[in-house]
Amino acid sequence: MRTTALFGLALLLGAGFVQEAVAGSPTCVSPETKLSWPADNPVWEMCWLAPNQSVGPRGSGMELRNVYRNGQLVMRRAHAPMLFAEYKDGAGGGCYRDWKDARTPILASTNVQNHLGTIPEGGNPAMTSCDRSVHPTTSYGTCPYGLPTPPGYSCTDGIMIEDLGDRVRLTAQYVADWYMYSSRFEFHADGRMSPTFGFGNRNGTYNNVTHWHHNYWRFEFDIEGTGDTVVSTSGVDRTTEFSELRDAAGGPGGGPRTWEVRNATTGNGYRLIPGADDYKVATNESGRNFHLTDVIATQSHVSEYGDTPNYSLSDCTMHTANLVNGESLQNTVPALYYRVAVRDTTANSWPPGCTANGTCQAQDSMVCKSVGPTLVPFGPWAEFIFADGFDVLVPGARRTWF
Ligand SMILES: [Cu+2]
Repeated sequence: MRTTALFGLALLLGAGFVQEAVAGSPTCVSPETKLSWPADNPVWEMCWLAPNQSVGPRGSGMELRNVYRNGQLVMRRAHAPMLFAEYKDGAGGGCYRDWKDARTPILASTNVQNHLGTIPEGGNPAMTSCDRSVHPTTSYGTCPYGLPTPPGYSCTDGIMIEDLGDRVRLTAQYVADWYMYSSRFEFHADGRMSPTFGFGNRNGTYNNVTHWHHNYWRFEFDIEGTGDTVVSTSGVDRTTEFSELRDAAGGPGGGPRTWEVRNATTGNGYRLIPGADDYKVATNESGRNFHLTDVIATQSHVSEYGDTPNYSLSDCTMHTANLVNGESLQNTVPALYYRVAVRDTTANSWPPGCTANGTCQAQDSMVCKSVGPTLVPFGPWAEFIFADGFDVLVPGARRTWF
């Protein structure tokens, strides 16, 4: 890619003529809503849908479609169609496949409720249950989580869209009975994308049983919109659908991996880099064999938004084989699934066989944990950006060709 970038740069400089990049922009159809950030000369544009408008069996949480950066398509879709909770030794509630289509209010400035806005001077960012939950045994309930509501703020449903200067942040919150899940996506001016998932509480049910939550994002990549995206693992190209672990050793302590998607012709792409906290909980830490993989790359299909077209609360296993079945990944529109999980540990229960006031971990079952990867651009579109003529190169600036 580097060779291609330099070659392209040399060509452009050598030729010394004006080349206008073809800038695209998403067309959003109701109930999709268009976001352009910044409002003038946008770096990022996309269509967003709230959890109750998302696709898939019992929804897919916050859903973003036709995500463009600097006029170039990056993703056709980003959402979170598979969500699970499981309990130690099958105790308590046993296990569940949670729903993702029941939005629940967020405490936020009215300036950012379901449209792009800025937080008032001295104001507070949009707050979810996860932002509030820092006590190991206390639950704060639904919005406003036991807090006073400041003037200009309210508890409201939908997507909060905050202009944070160097990035724009979208926040959704949805409820599945005892739990309130936060889905966030930050789009940075420098091209990075940071999705985070927060596993919060609505009440304290089964707070006294150690349990795990699992969220799977699904990123449908069509880099530059040409339908010939290539997938690689740590730089090695893949030819057929696969599933694998975040590290070679199958658990914390192994060598970190990355996953890349790129346009087969131009070399422009994105690299998924796991967050440090993504490594904290082993893939199958519960030992119940419901979740055995971290990353799945598949050929995307219309209306295939997960491992099963049906929804059942008691379908506790993620069925990898339904997605990974030998199809080609060569120059397609791939869907990359990425799993993150957290453990909510109750008193004197973890690790197995631990002793109270000795080797057991402290209870943290109601402390909300928030995890997620970073997606970083690479290739020519990340290396040299002409911001103000040939002699000023500003990495990460808006792509403007002269
Ligand atoms: Cu929990």
